[in-house]
Formats: sequence, C-alpha cells, structure tokens
Amino acid sequence: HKYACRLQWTLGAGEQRQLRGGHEGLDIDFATRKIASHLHQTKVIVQNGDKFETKTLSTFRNYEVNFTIGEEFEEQTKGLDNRKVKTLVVWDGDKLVCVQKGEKDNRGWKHWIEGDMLHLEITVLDKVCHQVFKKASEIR
Ligand code: YOG
Repeated sequence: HKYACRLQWTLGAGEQRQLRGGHEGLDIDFATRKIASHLHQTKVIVQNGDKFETKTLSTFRNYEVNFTIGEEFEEQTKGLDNRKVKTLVVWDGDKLVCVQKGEKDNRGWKHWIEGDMLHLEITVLDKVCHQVFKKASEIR
C-alpha cells in the first residue's frame, strides 16, 4: 500500500442498501433520511502511503475526513449525525477498517476494492449499510 494515488468513485441511488436502517441508528430525522436515501454520492480518496484524505460529495452535503493508518484521532461527524467519536483506521488484509468509538456502539466502516468497484460497509449498532461505488477516474 505504499503509493500515492487519487481515486474517484460514484454511487448511484440504487446501489445503497439498508441505508435507512443506518440513518435511524444514528437518530437522523425523517426529512433528512428521505433526502439522504436518494443521494448520489462521489467518493474521492487520496492516498499517500499511510495518509488518507477522503471526501464524500453530494448535492445535499459534503463530508471530509483525513486520517493516518494506526493513529487514533477525534472525528467530528459534522453535517452527518454531528457526534464526536474517537476514530482509528487500520488495514485488515486488503480491507480498510475503521472503528469509531463514542456514544453509539459497534460503529465504524470498512472499505475494499473488487475490480472496478469500491465497496463501503457502514455499521452502527445492529444496522449495516452496504454501498457500492463505480470507479470514475484514476490520476497517479
Ligand atoms: O465515509 O464516513 O468513506 O472516509 C454516510 C452517511 C447525508 C447526510 C456518509 C450526506 C451517514 C444525512 C459517509 C451524505 C448518514 C445522513 C453525503 C461518510 C448520516 C447522515 C456526505 C463517511 C467514510 C468512508 C469516510
């Protein structure tokens, strides 16, 4: 994983599964859930060795978070559920695994790549949201 690259991925509205359950798990209000479940998102991931810059872009809201593998940091989920969590991202084989310690138990996400697809599994409590993004571009 020692390389620098920028990957951009797009998610179609039909490709997010069980998202509503996750939104409820995070106490997102009905109106926001309604909007969020129909969003097309773009995921931009810039990797430089152990350092990652991630952007989740949509017409409704954007979310950016940067992290270094193995270094716990305080994450403010601004514009999402607006909570403060202690976040740690590590590699588990070829999966990027994130644990977000805070008010909500069993919270985190996993990223992995299968061919031209970027998978994202977001978990909170007993809810799991699986999103599949298609590769849009690659700039090295
Ligand atoms: O991604 O943590 O990729 O590195 C998931 C939405 C919806 C706002 C966002 C805006 C969680 C209302 C994933 C969606 C639901 C719903 C576009 C962000 C919460 C609120 C931003 C994320 C990781 C992994 C960052």
